[in-house]
Amino acid sequence: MGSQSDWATMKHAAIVLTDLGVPFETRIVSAHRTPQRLYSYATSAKQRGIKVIIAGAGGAAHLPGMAAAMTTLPVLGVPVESHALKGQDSLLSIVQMPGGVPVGTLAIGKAGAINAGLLAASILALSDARLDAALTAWRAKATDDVALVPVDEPV
Ligand code: RP5
Repeated sequence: MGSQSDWATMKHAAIVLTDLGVPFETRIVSAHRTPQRLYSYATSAKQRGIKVIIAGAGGAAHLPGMAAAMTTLPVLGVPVESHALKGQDSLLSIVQMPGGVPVGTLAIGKAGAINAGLLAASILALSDARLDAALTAWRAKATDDVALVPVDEPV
């Protein structure tokens, strides 16, 4: 993620990965404030054994695109909701990549982070039967958790 301030959003990807038993690392890597760290991270990720990168950033969100420019690993971009423009800026910064440098862009905010975790797991599950079973069970539980009848919630 691009900043400590992104963690409140990006932790939801981490929670999903933990639930599914997927090993991961969390790092603050800013395209603007720590460009050398970004270069080192993106260019070494594959040889370190990383399989998928989830990159969350807000505002002028160049982190996912710049990471994708320096690796052929799948890069999933999460637009973090910004204060000024509610994440519209983040979304457009991440989604409008030029042809040839793909970033799989998710929804703005928490939903995007959750789905980035699930999508990363889906990619990994293609070659991991245990994870495929865990993912199937996660989705089944999510279905079972949907009540048929709504109730009043505490205000
Ligand atoms: C981006 O700028 C980060 O991804 C973050 O979403 C945004 C604001 O960062 P802070 O000023 O809160 O550190 O680079």
